Amino acid sequence: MREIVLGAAQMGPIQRADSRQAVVRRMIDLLEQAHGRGCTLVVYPELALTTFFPRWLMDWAEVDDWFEREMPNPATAPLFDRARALGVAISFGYAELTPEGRRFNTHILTDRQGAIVAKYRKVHLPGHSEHDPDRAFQHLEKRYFEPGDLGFPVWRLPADMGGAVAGMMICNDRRWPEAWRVLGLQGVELAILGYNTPSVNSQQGEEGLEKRLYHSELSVCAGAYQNATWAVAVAKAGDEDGHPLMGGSIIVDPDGFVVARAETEADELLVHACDMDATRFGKTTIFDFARHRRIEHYGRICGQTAATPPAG
Ligand code: CDT
Repeated sequence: MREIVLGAAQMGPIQRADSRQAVVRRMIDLLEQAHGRGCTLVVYPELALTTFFPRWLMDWAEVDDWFEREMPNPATAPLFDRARALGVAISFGYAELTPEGRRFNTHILTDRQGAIVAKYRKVHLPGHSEHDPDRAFQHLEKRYFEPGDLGFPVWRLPADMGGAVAGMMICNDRRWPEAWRVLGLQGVELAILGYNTPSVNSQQGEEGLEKRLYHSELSVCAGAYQNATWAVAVAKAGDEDGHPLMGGSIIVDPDGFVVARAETEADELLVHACDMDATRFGKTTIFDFARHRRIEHYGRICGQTAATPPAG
């Protein structure tokens, strides 16, 4: 058995006025709960340190206040220190400003000694780049971030994390089977994902929360099953300054079944002991890619973006 005791640390809302230090205190509380329940890895949401700021059109002078220039930094160091002391690996998202002035929506993973061992930058940025008067609220990720430039790598984790093959996605990436399959083709055994998903569709207000939760869960369960991998999808949830974000954090097994699900829209910890060897059956039978994939028919996947229906 190659086990990771996985903690999915859903976070309740972060208000615009909340400091990084206050948020990090909440993250440490969740970490300590997780350690008490035997977790060896704790996953937090996308943009875990701040409110979901892309909902606002801001002056560029103000924008960089939401970004981290280094990681760890003075605000997050207490989280890294506590994780190291407890021997718990952590993974969380933040807005990254590089020394060259580039901005990415980023997620990192540490080992159990608190060293960053993996970094992913969000590829599928949703929303728009200019103010859109037709939306009930804005979603300006395409304005504030560049598409990730690191692809979808995987990492072999240390023996004290089961030697698992881990990969990361961020929020909207979960809706794209291409992202899952690129991880699957590298033998992913644990797909880590954080999200901030508005409870309301800004372009279709009548859509309803139930459908939005269903689409999220459907995407994660399908991705896990079709690539025979464990998956963890962790929300930032609740009302951020009048803007509701949905919860619905889940841990999913390699058969695509939900094994733990959040009940609230608050700080809430889910725990499940995940045996990485449970990925073997799917990977060696129905999703044995070497035997069953037919790449001679998949050219369009990498050859075009827009759908091209026949003339009618
Ligand atoms: N953060 C993020 O990627 N949210 C998107 C909302 C899409 S609506 C513009 C999501 O896929 O959940």
